[in-house]
Amino acid sequence: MDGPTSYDEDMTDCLFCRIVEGEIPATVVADTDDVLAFRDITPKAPTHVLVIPKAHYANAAELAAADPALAGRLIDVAGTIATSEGVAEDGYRLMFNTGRHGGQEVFHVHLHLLGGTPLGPMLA
Ligand code: DGP
Repeated sequence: MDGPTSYDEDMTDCLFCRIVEGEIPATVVADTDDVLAFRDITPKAPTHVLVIPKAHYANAAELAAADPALAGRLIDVAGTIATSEGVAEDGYRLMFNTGRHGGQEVFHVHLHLLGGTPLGPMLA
């Protein structure tokens, strides 16, 4: 699998690349060399944060194939945020929607962190 597509190449229409570039505002909760986390604009739970690699990968499979360590860092950052948001003790959900049938709407991989309320069984 190839590395990330450069922003300048053809990602000018990617919403989350534009958030990374600071062109679109977001409420940032974590910012590292290669990972950004910000609050979802339409939260589905009291805590709903999106954790993304700054580099553009379309989905979780592409990211994991190209840079598994970076995929791991997304999960690590999500765990740190869960603690700082106070949802770690009661538990939370991490989720990658992938492709149209998976409900993916933004094709820049993002890890949903949901918590702060009982979420129930995934497919209930
Ligand atoms: P998904 O369906 O997995 O592709 O989730 C995309 C999420 O992105 C969805 O929960 C809403 C969120 N979202 C869409 N546009 C924006 C935006 O401009 N800012 C922020 N913070 N979140 C956004």
